[in-house]
Amino acid sequence: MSSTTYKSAKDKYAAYGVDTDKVLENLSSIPLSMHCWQGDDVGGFETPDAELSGGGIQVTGNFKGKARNIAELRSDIDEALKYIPGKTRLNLHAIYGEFGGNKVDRNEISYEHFKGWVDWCKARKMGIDFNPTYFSHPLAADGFTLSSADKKIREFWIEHGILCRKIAEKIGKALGDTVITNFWMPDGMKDSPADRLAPRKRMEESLDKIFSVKINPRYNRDSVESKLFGIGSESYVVGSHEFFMGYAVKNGTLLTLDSGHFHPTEGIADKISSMLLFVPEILLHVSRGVRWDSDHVVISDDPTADIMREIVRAGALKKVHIGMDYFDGSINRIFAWAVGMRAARKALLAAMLEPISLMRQAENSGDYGMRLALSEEARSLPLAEVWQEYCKREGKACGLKMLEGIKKYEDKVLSKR
Ligand code: RNT
Ligand code: ZN
Repeated sequence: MSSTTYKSAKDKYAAYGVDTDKVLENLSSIPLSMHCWQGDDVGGFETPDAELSGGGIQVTGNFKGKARNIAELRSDIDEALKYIPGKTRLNLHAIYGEFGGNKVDRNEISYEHFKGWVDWCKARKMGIDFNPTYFSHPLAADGFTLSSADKKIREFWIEHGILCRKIAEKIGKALGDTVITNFWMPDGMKDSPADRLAPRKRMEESLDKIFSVKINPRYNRDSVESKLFGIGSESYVVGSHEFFMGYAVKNGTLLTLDSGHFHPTEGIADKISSMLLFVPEILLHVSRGVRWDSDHVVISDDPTADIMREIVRAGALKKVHIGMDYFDGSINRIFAWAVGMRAARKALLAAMLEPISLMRQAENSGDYGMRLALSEEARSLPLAEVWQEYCKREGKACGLKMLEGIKKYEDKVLSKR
């Protein structure tokens, strides 16, 4: 039974030509990919006490209860999922394999290490996305991986990239689904290089080798992610935006746009419609940069709303893969997952509830005042009521119930670790 508040909200949207029931139906089928690495501060399970190191990214904070092994991470994800409505995928990094306490180097990983995840996700009807891990490793410690001047180092990482694509293909096959594998390499320099070109040439060559291995695109597609700067690579990042935009366009890979990887006032929303003319699909890393590339938890802010609006307005829901990428170790990590995933989906809902037909009509007739007025009115339509109805239909707790639930888990589980 729909609540009377929902019914009244539905009427208000209907006056603007928007059918909320239809929107809610469509909303559920749009997948959001949840990053496993929020659960343990990008540590992974290569060793019992693995920690993020190098790679120009950093997690700060030491909130109690970080997942220390796969069982804990899975339990935490299950808890988070109780509050996350809609279709959710799980985004895994290569360092999250089940290595069973054995030393398995990055050029030795295989599908077997991820089969457990496949079974786990299958049971939850979740798809999987994948990432080679080009950081937290001795051969990445000098700041260069695929673009290293040392051939042996390049070859090691090329091997890793190829293995990851093969693993992803098998995961895709096992799930009857397409895995999106994202390539992000931290390569760069703290201070101004004397030669910006040579590492970029080497990066291109290495990627060409990785992508020359034939993989069935039905089961795996590759994406490449750029970055403006990182910690320790402030002056030069080999894989800049121009580098990867060029690479993706030339080679037909997907392009990853991470909302924290551009100049502080530069959003990624306006890039979507342009890039989709030149690359087949886009992968988004929805994040929240604060001053520097800080990967804060996604919230219902304007940049997130802009991104979702642009996807919907461009009719690109099938061509844009939406993933999360943030990591905050200073707060309850279940909150981090739930808040960020919910904020992203709520922004998607808001975008789908826009009176877009009326706005387009106004635009097409040159009535830009009407377009402006409509978009402004839309901002105060009762989104919260529709969101609550959505959570209810999905059987997910909302509001205070969610907060209490997660706190209970903190007391019962996280604080005991
Ligand atoms: C780093 C990139 C990259 C990573 C993850 C862990 O700046 O955003 O996507 O955050 O692969
Ligand atoms: Zn990212």
